[in-house]
Amino acid sequence: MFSTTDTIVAVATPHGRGGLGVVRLSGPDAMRLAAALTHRAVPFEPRRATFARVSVRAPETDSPLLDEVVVTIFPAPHSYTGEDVAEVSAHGSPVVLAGILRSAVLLGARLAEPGEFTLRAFLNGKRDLVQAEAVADLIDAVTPLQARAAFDQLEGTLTEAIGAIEVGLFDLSARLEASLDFPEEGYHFIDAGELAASLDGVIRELNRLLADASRGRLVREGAMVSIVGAPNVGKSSLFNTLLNANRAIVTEVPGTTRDLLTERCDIGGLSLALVDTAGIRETDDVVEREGVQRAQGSLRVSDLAIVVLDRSRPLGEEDLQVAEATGDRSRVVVVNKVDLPSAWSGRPPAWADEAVHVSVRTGAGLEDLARRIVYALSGAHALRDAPAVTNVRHITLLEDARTAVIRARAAFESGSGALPEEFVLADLQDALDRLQEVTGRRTSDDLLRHIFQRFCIGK
Ligand SMILES: Nc1nc2c(ncn2[C@@H]2O[C@H](COP(=O)(O)OP(=O)(O)OP(=O)(O)O)[C@@H](O)[C@H]2O)c(=O)[nH]1
Ligand SMILES: [Mg+2]
Repeated sequence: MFSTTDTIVAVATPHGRGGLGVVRLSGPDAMRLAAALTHRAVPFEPRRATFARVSVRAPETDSPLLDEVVVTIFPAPHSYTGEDVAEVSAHGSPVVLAGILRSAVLLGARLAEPGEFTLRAFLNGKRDLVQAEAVADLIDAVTPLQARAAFDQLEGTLTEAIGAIEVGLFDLSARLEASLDFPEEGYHFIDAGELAASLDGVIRELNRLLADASRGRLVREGAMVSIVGAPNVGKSSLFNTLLNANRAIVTEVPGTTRDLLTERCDIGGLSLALVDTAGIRETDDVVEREGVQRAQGSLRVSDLAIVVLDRSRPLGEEDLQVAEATGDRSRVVVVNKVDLPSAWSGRPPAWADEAVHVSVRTGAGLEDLARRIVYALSGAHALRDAPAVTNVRHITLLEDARTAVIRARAAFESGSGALPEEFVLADLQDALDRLQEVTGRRTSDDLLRHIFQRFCIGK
């Protein structure tokens, strides 16, 4: 995976048919291969889209294949990977693309591994690790908020914030080293008050970055939300409405849903795996009983439960059972069918006090429900700004860095006036190491392999 001296090739556009399909080549032979694929005698002009014809041979049958293409070459270092890159934009025909790929390999290219273009961009210093990971996040984004958070990181906002902290830590370390080297001069290079203030500043900055880290993680990873309740309360109707698609079967027969249905949806910028479940009740029906067990299983692994009640009939034993099963977890209680006359007399139980009242049929209360779901998951009323840190790898390292700086601050305090420079220095170095692991200035082959395996081929 780390060979960087050869020329790699891959289809960069998604699998399947499309208007266009792009084959990307990167490495020392990219220009020669682009010329050879198009049987062109003169080299392509850098960064100018040039019309050409490819003439290649199909895999297996070896029959000749032709297509009209547009070729653009990007000489090193001004390219995505920092190497010579050629992009051949053909019609999005899998047969033609396979032919181009095969011919490129016959001419000496190697098929790229997942994420290898971006890995090369990282190894050639075009992007740091945060930015390389942001490419994968941007490609994977399903909500606009996820895309924005990824784009901010791609642009380097997190890199810059970390860089500023690193500069501060470097400066402190350098001055502490100087004090160590010339002990007789005392605090000549740094005074105690200044050191304390600088450490506090670094801690504040790390706190600021980490402040919305859990929300950031939620934005990036999304959450699993199960819709549960007694039979016939309108779970599937709510599921369809939240998805904006007629996905689940809805009938007036209790026990309609038998299996788990899971779909992704965007609620308030969060990417949710929404699960519709079978109505929970005692039953002799073998299929339905399996459905109820699956509903309970889904509930156990969910981040949030939406507990649906039906106000048009009195609360029953089954509703209480569901309330009990969800009592110790994060939940939003929904009172549905408020378009019908209420069959509830007296005060509803305390656990239904905070319920959101909706009618899936008329749409009443649904916006309120979306807000409540976002609040229950994130503790925020709305997620408007893209969080600075979203990736759990970054969060963990930043937390470790903060712990090290706090330790340095404590070592300094306990020194009661006399600076235990060695301890402080060791902690600052520790913090710096963690920060450099975030941006990839310190890294290991294993880590890179782990990160870039997540990419798809051609990225
Ligand atoms: N009047 C009214 N009827 C509703 C509303 N929401 C759902 N219903 C009706 O209630 C019945 C049951 O709806 P479903 O969505 O299938 O209920 P469910 O909870 O998925 O039921 P099971 O899958 O059997 O557990 C259907 O006839 C729906 O049309 C509502 O807000 N108002
Ligand atoms: Mg249902």
